[in-house]
Amino acid sequence: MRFDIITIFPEFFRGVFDFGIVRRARAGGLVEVAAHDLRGWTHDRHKVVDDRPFGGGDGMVLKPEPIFEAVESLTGLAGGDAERFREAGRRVVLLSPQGRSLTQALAGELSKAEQVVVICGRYEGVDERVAEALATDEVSIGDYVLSGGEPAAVVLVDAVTRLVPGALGSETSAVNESFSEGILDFPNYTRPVEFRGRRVPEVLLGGHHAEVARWRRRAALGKTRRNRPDLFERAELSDAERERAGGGDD
Ligand code: 6GU
Repeated sequence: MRFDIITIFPEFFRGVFDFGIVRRARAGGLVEVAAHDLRGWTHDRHKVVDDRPFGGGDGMVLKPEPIFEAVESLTGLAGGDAERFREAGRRVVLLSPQGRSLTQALAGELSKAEQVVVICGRYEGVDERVAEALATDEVSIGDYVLSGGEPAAVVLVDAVTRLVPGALGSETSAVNESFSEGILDFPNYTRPVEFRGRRVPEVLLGGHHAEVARWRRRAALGKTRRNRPDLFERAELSDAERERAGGGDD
């Protein structure tokens, strides 16, 4: 799988993909990541990538021409019908606060693509024809405003790369993680058994596997209910589980 990131700040990405699982996946040839300067697809002396919004208003809007040319040169395919990219095993992701949410499910879908082209939005916006006719997906990473799509591109590359088969290594699996089941992960503890007056829950020290599993499930549900009531509401739980996790803090 190959990620091609289109940005006006290619230097932003220097070094960020040189750590951990992404570094190992790149070293192992599972993924390639390249950042490209949008200005390389302009044709004027000043390499202008933005212009004033029709209808008036503050700020500048990224022009469509360099973005269309960038995607066409990086994919070798004509833009204008995003469905063609999907049929060719490519995804073209426009990162913007107006996108649909990046979820574990979407990350899983993207991990199956041959190529993911990532367009980093900037300034006050991107000419809407990019969303209408070029991008296969318009994606946001959460309900807050970033100054640009670059930090979101780092998030997306990380979340997708770890789902590429082989990226996590044999000992780790993505199936037992937070969100794969729609609830949060259970709490973990390591040595020492007592730290600043706080002890590790006794059940975890005993080696009774069934009891440990029961405790973990219950603790995960309790934490989900407290920190993410939205997820708890939607989770498929038995009445007994919902009951046990409900009520006071455990
Ligand atoms: Cl993808 N871009 C920007 N500019 N802000 C965001 C975002 C993306 N996702 C959440 N906020």
